Amino acid sequence: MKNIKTQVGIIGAGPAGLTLAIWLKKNGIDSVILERKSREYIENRTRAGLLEQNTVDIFKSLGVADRLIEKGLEHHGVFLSFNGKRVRVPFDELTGGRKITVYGQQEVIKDLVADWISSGGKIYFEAQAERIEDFETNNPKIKFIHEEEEGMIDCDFVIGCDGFHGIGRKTLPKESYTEYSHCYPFSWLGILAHVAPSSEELIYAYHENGFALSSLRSENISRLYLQVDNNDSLENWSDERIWEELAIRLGTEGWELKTGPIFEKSITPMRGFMIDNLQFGRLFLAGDSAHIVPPTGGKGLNLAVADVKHLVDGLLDFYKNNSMETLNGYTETALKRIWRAQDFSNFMTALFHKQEEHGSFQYSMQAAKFDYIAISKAYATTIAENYVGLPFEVFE
Ligand code: FAS
Ligand code: PHB
Repeated sequence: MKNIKTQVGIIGAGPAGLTLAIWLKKNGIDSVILERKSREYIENRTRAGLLEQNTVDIFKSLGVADRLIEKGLEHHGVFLSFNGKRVRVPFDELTGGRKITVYGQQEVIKDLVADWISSGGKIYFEAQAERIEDFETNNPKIKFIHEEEEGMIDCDFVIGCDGFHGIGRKTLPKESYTEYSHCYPFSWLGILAHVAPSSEELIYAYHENGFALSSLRSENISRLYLQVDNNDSLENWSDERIWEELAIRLGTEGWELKTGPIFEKSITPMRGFMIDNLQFGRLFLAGDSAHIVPPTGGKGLNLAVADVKHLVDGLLDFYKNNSMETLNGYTETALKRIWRAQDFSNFMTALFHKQEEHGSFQYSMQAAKFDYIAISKAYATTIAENYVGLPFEVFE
């Protein structure tokens, strides 16, 4: 039995767990990470691609942004399209210079893992956390299996950064939270292709055939998505059909979609989920373990990092001032941004996805919203400031 003593036991080496461990270490607080997958797996898992201003600022302050600065693509606006009419929402003018950076989540993970390991940080890969015990005491424990051997982490705090399918949320007593869940009647078919992006900036498009998103990973890799039915499957989508449909849905006068070899395809269901309590005793949750947002707002990864910022504030207050006050306010503080992200993600999802037929009341509401964005600086500003991420101070 591996018996490990540390101050903070972290389950999960995603954006939340790794950012937390590095941030704590920069403040002299010891932690250990358990990750059930291999390093190779987590560093190659294709997921998010869009970093808010806050997230980039945090990574820069932690000294883990060298490759992000070198390879990340700063965007100062986004295109919104509705039935072939396209408008641009400029960030500089509407948010005082805040922006987004396009940088794949797997690149973020590579940077964070490299920094953690090179600084002597302890991480156990292919180590499955099985149980969290004594979290109602000041000495919680994590029981885990690593290399077919049982292990235990003996610590002051356990942080469940273990995503939607992890044990963290499942360990919280059911009576300690209310669960909110919303499943959308559609999914996203996502592709990665060896072709230069057809647009300098992202394009979110509503079309009668369904939603489409044009994103990118670099100047020669495009990332694109199509709305498909929940019961659809990749077998129904040849490369030719994907490109044909993307060209129809994203099309606008004087613009042409470039195509190329598709090297990755996946279908992801759209859902919003969250619970309204992120703490029980010395057990805390951060990131997808506590909430899932539809990716239409590009919020998932960024919300995970924002949770970590609030958790670090609390853990520093504990270890520097011997006070649980900030930690005991963590749920209330984090929920303000989580609900904001749920609302914005739902707004973008409802606006750009085909749900009812043209001529329906629902469709007319979508069209009216889009027309209003095109003529109202105030309305466009609400989209811009949510998209680049609201500064932490606005919630204080
Ligand atoms: P993560 O899920 O990233 O990390 C949790 C980690 O915990 C995993 O590595 C897991 O292996 C580990 N773990 C789980 N249980 C464990 C156990 N018992 N023991 C040890 N380790 C355990 N967000 C966007 O903003 N834009 C997108 O386009 C987007 N696309 C997505 C596509 C997919 C298919 C998925 C699943 C998510 C997508 N997301 C997107 C959301 C995603 O980026 C998450 O918000 C982000 O990864 C959240 O980070 P974490 O909270 O760290 O959780
Ligand atoms: C991506 O590039 O993967 C991406 C960008 C913006 C989103 C969702 C996904 O809203």
